[in-house]
Order: sequence, then C-alpha cells, then structure tokens
Amino acid sequence: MLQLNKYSYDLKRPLVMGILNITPDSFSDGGKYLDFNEALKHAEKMIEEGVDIIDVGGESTRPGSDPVSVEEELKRITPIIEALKKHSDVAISVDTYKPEVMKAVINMGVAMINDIYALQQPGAIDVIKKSNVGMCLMHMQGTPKTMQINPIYKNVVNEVKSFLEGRLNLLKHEGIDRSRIILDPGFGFGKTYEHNLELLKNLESFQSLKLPFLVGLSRKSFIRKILNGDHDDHLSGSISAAIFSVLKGAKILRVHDVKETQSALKIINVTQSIT
Ligand code: YH5
Repeated sequence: MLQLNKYSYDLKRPLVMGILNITPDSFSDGGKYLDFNEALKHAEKMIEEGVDIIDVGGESTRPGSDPVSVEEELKRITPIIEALKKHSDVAISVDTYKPEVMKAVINMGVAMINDIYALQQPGAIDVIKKSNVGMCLMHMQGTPKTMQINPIYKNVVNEVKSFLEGRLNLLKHEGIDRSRIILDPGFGFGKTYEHNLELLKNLESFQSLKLPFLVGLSRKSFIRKILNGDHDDHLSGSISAAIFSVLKGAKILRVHDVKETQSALKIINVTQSIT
C-alpha cells in the first residue's frame, strides 16, 4: 500500500504521473505552459486522459539549468495548485527540493513532494515529518548545473541502490512510515548514456529495496540517442522505455504523454489477465 496524504494506492496497476512544467526554460515544452491558462488547460487535458498524479514543477532541473528563488518558484506554482484543487480531486505532486516551497505547498494540501535531492537540503526532512505527504526520493550525482560534466561510478547500479538505502535508513530513524516513500534511480541526473542504459537494463534489482519505484524516462536525451537523436519520434522511445521498465517492476511512470502511456499500459493489463 502506498499512502500519499489522503490518497491510497494498491499499485495493482502502475500509476501515470503527468509532467506539468511551469518554467520559462523547459526544453521539452519550450515554456509553452508558463502562461497560467495554458498550464491549466494542459492539466485538464491530462486529467481527461486518465492521469493519476500531476507533477507540478516551477524550477527546471534539466542539465545546466540555474536555480530560481523560493519566491519565484512559489509565484509560478501556487496559482496552478490552487486552481487544480478547486476544479478537481487529482493527486498533486510538487517537484521541488526547497524546504520553504515544500512547507507552503503542503499547507495547500498536495499529495506528495518529488525531490531530486532526496530530502538532503537542510530542513527538508523536518518539514516532511510534520505532514502526511508522500515523497519521491531520487538519486542524483552532483547538481543540475554541473551533473552532466563528468559523472563517474565504479558500479552505477550498486551506488544508486546504496544511496537510496542510506536515505531509507535515515528516514526510518526519523520515524517516517515506509508507506509514504517512493524511490527513483534518477535517469539522466549525473549519468552518462552508458550509466543510464546500465540502470535500465538492471532495473529489476531495485525490487530488492521492497518499495515502489518511479522512473522518469520520457523524452530524455539518452532515449533519443538510441533512436539516433530523432526529434520527431521521441514518443515511440519514451513509451517503449516506460513499458520495458514496468515489466522490470516500475510502479510509477513520470511522463509527458499521458494518453499514449495509458494505452500502452492497457496492452500489458489485458495480456496479463489472460495468462
Ligand atoms: C525524474 O527522472 N526528471 S526533470 C531533459 C529532457 C527531457 C526531460 C533532454 N524531474 C525526473 O524530465 N523527478 C525530472 O530532455 C524528475 N524523476 C523524478 N522523480 C528532467 C526531465 C527531462 C530532462
């Protein structure tokens, strides 16, 4: 059982987390949703397409990007969170690593915090501890600004797993219930093409941590690179990688293309029910 604030999931089928970037420098969306009305429209489209969780992000974390202030981040995301809360009952995730932002959106009633720093910023654990929100703990080597310069691992799978195990032990010590926790190997975050492939190939080994894991593969450059960088065909690669990861045990898919991902998941569902 996964418990994200008031939302419970048995995870008998994988969940689809739809990406809602509210940043002017987002690569994939080109800042298209910076405008409030556009963002809301996109969120409503994802809800119609059967999204399980909407992941709202106000600071780009793609390679080379710069941080924004707490004030700027909140200015970008709070209007959309308010509108979503008013118009729907969809579970809201907030993609942030800043404790001040976490605190503000927890007070607005969001379901979970998606933290690329896995609650390593001072004060983050205390904010989460005083709430019932869920959390996604992601692995990253370095920081978004510099992580892709020269990532080095002896054994990427073991090192990512050890890091996540370390965070889990700490959170257990802090008294945070395991049912609130999602893990994530952090595809593309301080990893070369080869590191990403090594992680994808061995994804099933994360099942030994006995917690649901999320994968973010949608439109990432290493998927595109497998397809020789074809910009018009990111969808085939993203969907195939998502399905491959589900067959290796992934329970939450962070995606841009909700409708297509849900369709692909239905193919797994029917075939599994007839075996
Ligand atoms: C993730 O994996 N990723 S933001 C570069 C792209 C396309 C997409 C080059 N937040 C994750 O989506 N949170 C991001 O094209 C995330 N897991 C979790 N938990 C990066 C992103 C992207 C970057």
